[in-house]
Amino acid sequence: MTDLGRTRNPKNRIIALCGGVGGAKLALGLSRALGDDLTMIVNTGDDFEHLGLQISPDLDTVLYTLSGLANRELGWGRADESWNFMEVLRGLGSETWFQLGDRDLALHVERTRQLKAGRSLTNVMAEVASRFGISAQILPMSDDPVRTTVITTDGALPFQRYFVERRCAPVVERIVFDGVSQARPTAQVTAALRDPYLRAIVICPSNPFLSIDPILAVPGLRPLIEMAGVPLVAVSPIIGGKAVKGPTDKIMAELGVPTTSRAIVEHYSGLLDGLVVDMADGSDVADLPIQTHITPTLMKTEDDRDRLARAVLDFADRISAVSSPARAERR
Ligand code: FO1
Repeated sequence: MTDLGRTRNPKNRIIALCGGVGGAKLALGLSRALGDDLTMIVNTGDDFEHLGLQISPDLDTVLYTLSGLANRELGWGRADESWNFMEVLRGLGSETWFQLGDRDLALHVERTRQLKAGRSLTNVMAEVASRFGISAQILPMSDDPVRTTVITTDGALPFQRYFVERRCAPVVERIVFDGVSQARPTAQVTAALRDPYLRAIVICPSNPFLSIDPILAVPGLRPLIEMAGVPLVAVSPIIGGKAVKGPTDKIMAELGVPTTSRAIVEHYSGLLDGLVVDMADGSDVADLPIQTHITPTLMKTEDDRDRLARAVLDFADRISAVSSPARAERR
């Protein structure tokens, strides 16, 4: 089968589960390797309404990263940003703990307008992604609202209050996903996971507790993953016993989970066929019950992202070639 002159491997569709910054870096590598054969299922537990606007931070991080518009210094928002809106807001004595750049603001205003007009988040993001020239599919995990709440020693905090306003300082006791029991996977997510041309499912090196757990908690979504019958490979977000960026290791320590790649496997219990682990953690995974691939996982440059994406895809194909007890048990 050919598409725009490109010869296609018939079983070439990849699904990647992803949260914010760390996950989006691998998503860029995957999108450059796969083009429209990539479907991203993205966490929306970080979403919230702020100043009357619908904010979807992880979807936007993936959108900006895949379109080359991401602000690399901040790790969120757009490059070449200006901050006039925030400056005026400050002068008005309004809330300024959550920064919205002028260019980024346009997306929030337009998304909010379209959602209020009755369009689904899936449809709004599909149109924005196509206008940004992205060929991969970027799918919210659900169109129903799911809101991550962090239960801390200072009380229950909505995710962005915990993450941005309190800079992850409060000690985490538990994490809950409000609304998740009523949420459903979308028709697009369901179709992607049932696609007969699916080659593998990848869990990006996002925070397992804050970014991937909300996706897996959507009722019906985990069974769809389990029944897909393709290799499920995660990239460990741990390098040398630490998270590269963000609060993953702090949260793991507070939840009493060791910051090891082994603990990541145990966290995704029974789901994974393979784990990609950094060289610094090779000894940590010696006798794991799943296959491991040890390679540098730090993604500083575009080349790092491309190389890791290729390594993940090759690893998944090697797993596919042999029967996996985890995969057989899942089906
Ligand atoms: N993160 C911050 O640390 N400070 C901010 O002011 C901030 C604003 C912001 C605006 C839009 C957006 O899409 C993301 C934004 N983020 C900000 C990042 C975001 O809140 C988190 O990185 C994610 O939710 C965690 O994945």
